[in-house]
Amino acid sequence: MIDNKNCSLDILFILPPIIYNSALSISGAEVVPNSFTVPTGALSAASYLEKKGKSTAVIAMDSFLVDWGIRENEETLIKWENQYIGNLYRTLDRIVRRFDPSFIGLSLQYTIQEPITLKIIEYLKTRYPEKPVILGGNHATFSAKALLQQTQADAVVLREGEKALYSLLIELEGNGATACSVPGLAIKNEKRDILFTQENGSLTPSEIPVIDWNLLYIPEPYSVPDFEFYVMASRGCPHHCTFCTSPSMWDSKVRFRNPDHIKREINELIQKGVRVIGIGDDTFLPDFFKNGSRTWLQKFEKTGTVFFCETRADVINRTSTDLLRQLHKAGLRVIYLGVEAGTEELLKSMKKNISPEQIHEACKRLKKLGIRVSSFWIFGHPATTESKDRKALDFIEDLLKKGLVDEILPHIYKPLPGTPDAKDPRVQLIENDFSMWSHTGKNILACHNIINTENGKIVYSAEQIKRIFDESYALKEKYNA
Ligand code: B12
Ligand code: SF4
Repeated sequence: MIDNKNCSLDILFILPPIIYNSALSISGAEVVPNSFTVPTGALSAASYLEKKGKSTAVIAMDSFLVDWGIRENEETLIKWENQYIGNLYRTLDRIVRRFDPSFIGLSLQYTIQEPITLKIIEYLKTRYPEKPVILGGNHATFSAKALLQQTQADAVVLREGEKALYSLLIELEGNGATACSVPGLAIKNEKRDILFTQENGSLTPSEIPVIDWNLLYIPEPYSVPDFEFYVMASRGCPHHCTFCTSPSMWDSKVRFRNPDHIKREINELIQKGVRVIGIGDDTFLPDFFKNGSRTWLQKFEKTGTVFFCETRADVINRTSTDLLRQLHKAGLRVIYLGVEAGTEELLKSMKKNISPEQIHEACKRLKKLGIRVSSFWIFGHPATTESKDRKALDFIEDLLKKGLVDEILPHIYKPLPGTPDAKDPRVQLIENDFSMWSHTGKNILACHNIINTENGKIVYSAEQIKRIFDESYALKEKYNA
């Protein structure tokens, strides 16, 4: 979208590679992505800064690395990786010279991105030592101290990024002497000690910026349809699931965005030819419509644009049939339900606090209205056992047989930084390399055993977790779901 912006930018945002990890963990696969992740969070921070007079651009590194190569087998892995990393560095160099930014912002959202991000920081700091590197995003927030200790990155913006980043840039553009007093940061002082500054106040709903999609730089040979766009109707989720980072990231508080802002973002995407849009909320809450206008829904309906969202079974069950019908009519085609487990006891241990009955009920209602149901599942959660995970397999098969779910998306549990579960002593990690921490996909690894904390004995091994996960994939294939 940005075309000839080869000027000197104030800040260039980079989303480090994500697809690289699939290539590392999927042996024998040709690495050809279906679509690229749009760095929505970085775009939001960039849009906020632009409004304040800063010049920015946002790039998703994956979309620059056209020459993926084929990662054929174990023997060719090292050769493939060396070629890939060489290509990555050359590309970074080209990008930084072209945009010549005063600051570089890295969006470290996913834990799996950490190893490659460390390489990127090292490269940038060797080639361009004068350019401050600022990190932000979900994983960076909860791993800030270790990241600053291990790398030459200058600061980590914690949680919501817009305000803190703007204040930091202003300080660093001055003499930087008071950067340590900017709220919402982890930063090194002159003695290279790591300080956490005071907490940052969050943006009010109307301060949350309208995303300017034009700030996303799309390199040739790609174009808008090669990217998957998400619009956020809210920030935060009111629930407290122990495996999820949302409660600590957004404090379990929900801010509904201004409906006019949502409408503008959707409108601009439609004008660019986008016909499928994700509503990216942690949990899409129809409570939104209690006070907010529905005009953004009409945008979908009028243009035949369809959308999908993620939510919970209990939320569906307390939504009126009338509203669900209206959402469907407007273009809601798929709902992704976080089902996670097959027993009420396990769902309670995860603080998901829904029951298999509620899940049944939600699926039934959605299917009756013609809305496709996709479902997320977690195998190997610290509170599970082999027999509880088997019950999830039975539950999956029951739902599939009854035609109540269209798609199943099984995940192997990973202890994400910032979650209560990450401190669970029952998890014994056997793979510390975050590159291998993909959550989903046919050939992914189970990276932990579950142990009995009293005697240290393994009660559910990584091998067993993987076997059950593979069985869930077999069900996926059997039912073409
Ligand atoms: C929509 C979504 C997706 C979408 C698309 C993601 C996208 N476009 O970025 C899809 C469905 C593809 C997806 C997939 C996955 N996702 Co996801 N996803 C989300 C979700 C719900 C919203 C992302 C978003 O747009 N947030 C809104 C913006 C405003 O917030 P933000 O991104 O955090 O950005 C703010 C700050 O972080 C900060 N910031 C961000 N970047 C930068 C950069 C700088 C320099 C600075 C200073 C600040 C800054 O400022 C921003 C504005 O305030 C988040 C949860 C969440 N609420 O964030 C999970 C989340 C990011 N996903 C998560 C995961 C684990 C995954 C998967 C790995 C799961 C899987 N299925 O295997 C996959 C893999 C990702 C991939 N692309 O391959 C985790 C990541 C946790 C972690 N430590 O790894 C999250 C946090 C949810 C969770 N369970 O906790 N996801
Ligand atoms: S898993 Fe879903 S419902 Fe639970 S806290 Fe996270 S976003 Fe909310």
